[in-house]
Amino acid sequence: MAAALRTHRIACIPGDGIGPEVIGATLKVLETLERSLKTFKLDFTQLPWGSDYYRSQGRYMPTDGIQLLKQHDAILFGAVGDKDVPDHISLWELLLAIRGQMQLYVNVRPVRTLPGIQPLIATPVKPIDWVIIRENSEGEYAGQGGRTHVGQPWECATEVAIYTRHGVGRIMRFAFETALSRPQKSLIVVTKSNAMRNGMVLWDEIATEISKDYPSVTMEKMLVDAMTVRMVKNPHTIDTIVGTNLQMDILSDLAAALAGSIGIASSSNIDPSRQSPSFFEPVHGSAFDITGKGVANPLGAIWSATEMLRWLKEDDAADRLMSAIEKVCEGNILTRDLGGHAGTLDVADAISKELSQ
Ligand code: GGG
Repeated sequence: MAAALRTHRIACIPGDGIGPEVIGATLKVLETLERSLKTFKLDFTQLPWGSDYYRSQGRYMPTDGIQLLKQHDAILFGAVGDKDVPDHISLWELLLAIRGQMQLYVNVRPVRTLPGIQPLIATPVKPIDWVIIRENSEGEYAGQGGRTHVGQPWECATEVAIYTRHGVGRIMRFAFETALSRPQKSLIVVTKSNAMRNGMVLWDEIATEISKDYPSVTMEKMLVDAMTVRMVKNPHTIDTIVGTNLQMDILSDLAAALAGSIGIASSSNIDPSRQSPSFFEPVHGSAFDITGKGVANPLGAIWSATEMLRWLKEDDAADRLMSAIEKVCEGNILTRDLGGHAGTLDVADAISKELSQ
């Protein structure tokens, strides 16, 4: 008798802009992977949430959206953002609502030089292989602040960053655990604690406290401005990086560009306790300039799907998918952001072909 397939329930939110294109490509390769391995099944719920939904319903997801998501094992997400809706509305109603309400407090952003992709750094001593750990629930994205005297010359706006001992402690511990699991066992704690003398100093203090539990991890502290220079000039000295919500959002875009293109960058929003489903999305946004042209790079979304498979403990599937991505890159089947001429579906088809062999 054939063994029962392991089934995972996946909520799929293609979203806006190029989101549906890159998620469409990802679903294609995942279907091929399922068919060729025959060990697991992904049971997708398609959720049409995003800016079109907002235009018709007045909100980005239904009122019971979070409850619905919680009935799944993972979430696969494309992009959010639309020309007609202010970005702070789309972001807060969908992406940040999901991250915040489900306490997906870890955002893991791996950055690697893939074979066949030319990194932006001219002569790297060794291939880039970093993990950026972004605090995903507080900091500069706390949503605290307000505006007074709107429209007056003396108008005033505040954006208050919140750093809690609990929030910083849990992300720091996750970062040390990640560093410990990697060959180099080194962690760079990034802050701006010379200028920001409260929250950032708390980050430094908590890093020092927690480092005592991880004697085999080499910990360094760096200011975020100096870190940008180090990423460009001495990329081989970097392994695992941890920092605040906004600072790591910025550094991870830089990192993706240095490794070749933001189009390849993947991201996992994780609840390490697994009480909520974790959610996986490419780092890039909606990219209106190329929407509907069939040229978007699907690798960020497909790489995110490999991270999702790993999170679902489908390691064999994740390894095969990553190796197929690498072979296709090595074979120069690249979208134009990487200097190639392939379209979104050409890349997906090439990966599917690799997976079928
Ligand atoms: N693929 C996710 C997406 O659409 N991101 C848009 C964005 O602006 N994200 C901001 C953030 O992650 O902080």
